[in-house]
Amino acid sequence: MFCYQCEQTTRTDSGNGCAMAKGVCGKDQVTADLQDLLIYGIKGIAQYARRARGFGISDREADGFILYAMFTTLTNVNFNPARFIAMIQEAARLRDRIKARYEEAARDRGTAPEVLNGPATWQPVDDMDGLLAQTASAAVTAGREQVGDDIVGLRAMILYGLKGVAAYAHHAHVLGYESDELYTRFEEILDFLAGDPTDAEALVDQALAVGQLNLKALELLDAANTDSFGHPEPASVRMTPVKGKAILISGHDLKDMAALLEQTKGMGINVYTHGELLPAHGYPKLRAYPHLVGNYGGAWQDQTREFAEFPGAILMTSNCLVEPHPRYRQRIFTAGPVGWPGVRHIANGDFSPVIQAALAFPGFQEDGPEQTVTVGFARNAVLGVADKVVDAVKTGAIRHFFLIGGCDGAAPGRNYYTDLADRVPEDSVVLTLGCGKYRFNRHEFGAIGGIPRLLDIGQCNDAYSAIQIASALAQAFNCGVNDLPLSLMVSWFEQKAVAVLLTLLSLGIRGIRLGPSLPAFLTPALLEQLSARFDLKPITTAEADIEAALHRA
Ligand code: SF4
Ligand code: SF3
Repeated sequence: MFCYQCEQTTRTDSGNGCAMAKGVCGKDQVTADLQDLLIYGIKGIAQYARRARGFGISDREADGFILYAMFTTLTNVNFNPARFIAMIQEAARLRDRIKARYEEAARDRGTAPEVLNGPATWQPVDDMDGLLAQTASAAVTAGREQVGDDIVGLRAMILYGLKGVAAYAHHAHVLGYESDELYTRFEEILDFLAGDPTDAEALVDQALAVGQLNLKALELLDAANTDSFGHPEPASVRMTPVKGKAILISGHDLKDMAALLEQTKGMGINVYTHGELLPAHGYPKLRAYPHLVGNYGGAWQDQTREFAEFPGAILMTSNCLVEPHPRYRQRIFTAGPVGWPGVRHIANGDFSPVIQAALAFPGFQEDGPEQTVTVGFARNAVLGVADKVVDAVKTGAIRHFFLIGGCDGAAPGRNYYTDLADRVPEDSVVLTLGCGKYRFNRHEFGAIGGIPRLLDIGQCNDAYSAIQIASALAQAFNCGVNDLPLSLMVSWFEQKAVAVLLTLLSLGIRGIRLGPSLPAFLTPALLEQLSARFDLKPITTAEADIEAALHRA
């Protein structure tokens, strides 16, 4: 096992990466190796899919499978080896199908099909021991002795960025939104990786291409969400319990959320959001369900304690899942890409087992005290008051915008983001997205001329909204995004944040502060390169970074 895809990876003097029997996230060696093999198998699909497209052949089942399967390998998504074994076999089946169609089309046109190597020829064996014996060439560090850490790090950055793109595109896909252009580019980049590239410049170009691709995925997802559920509107969300039976739904998936609300209609069960589903309350079509009563709990890393105290059923629709404690293992369920061995999985969208579990547990015995937060400041809501915002900047009422966006995690250095939000001067606005905000979103921020000082744009999935808001402001001020009084403080944890970071870089955005620690796959040489080109900087202290942001040249 070797994995360094997330921020909490093991860091030692002799090298960074989770390499022992278990990663910090709880992923064991077998699962980690199977995930590497699955990625290897997916590259094999892409090698043929890309060539088949040259003959006008595409395979939507394979395209969708690639997104879903890559999503399962994100941090804190799926820990179930049995699911990975099944997906590895499925990857080989899909690859062989596309291969046959490609070779037939080539022969029909009188050309010799290309003879491919690497993942294209890999034959996964049936048994676990045999499979695990095949992991060497699939490891993320394969070839390190020959090509060195910089090249391996660049390949990893591309792969991890693609995993993030896959997650966003999968959420769009389940709502019926797909794009051939996206699939084509996605598979081209995977095919590029399958060739074990060694040219550093080409690798950097492809990493930025992943950023551009991610922008497409985010745009597609924005359309899927807003077409399906309406544009988010500012909404006050109850943060405390309501008496009665209860289901907690966590993750990012709005389709599962809508289905659960529909299936629990009129049953006397209250539904609560958790984690990245908090922004769901802003969507008019989800908010319309009266039994969507509020949000429960805070940051994902607090779930062991908070889930144990939740007196109902729990449904995980995507990251972040941590090992379910026996106190709630009987009443937690997974859906979509998520999995944990022994935890019941809902594969068909029928949440009856979740509902039965909720009815079997006591629910909340009394109402909690009133406490609310406001969500729903996605692009439509913010741009609806753009004139007011622009005026406030022109008159000096708003001095600066701090976008504190990205993930949360258990690292102690993450207090920086709370500190930052609390220390932002009174005449400046904090924009949030992603789950990092749970550390401070219950604090009191007040308003500037009727504009709340804390504007929550939504999930990390809503990064498109943030980009649209920044572009619209730049347009209003007739300048570039880099010239706006806006500082981006990105807290990264998992691979979706890698994808978003690559998107921001590909848009030419400079001066991003990244923390709490820098990615382990970025070597000192790569960091130097990114700093020189994009002025990418590590965080320092909240005080110093605010000062630097306010007084930048
Ligand atoms: Fe380690 Fe993160 Fe990989 Fe888990 S996902 S094994 S914590 S690097
Ligand atoms: Fe969070 Fe896990 Fe990334 Fe969607 S839920 S931002 S870490």
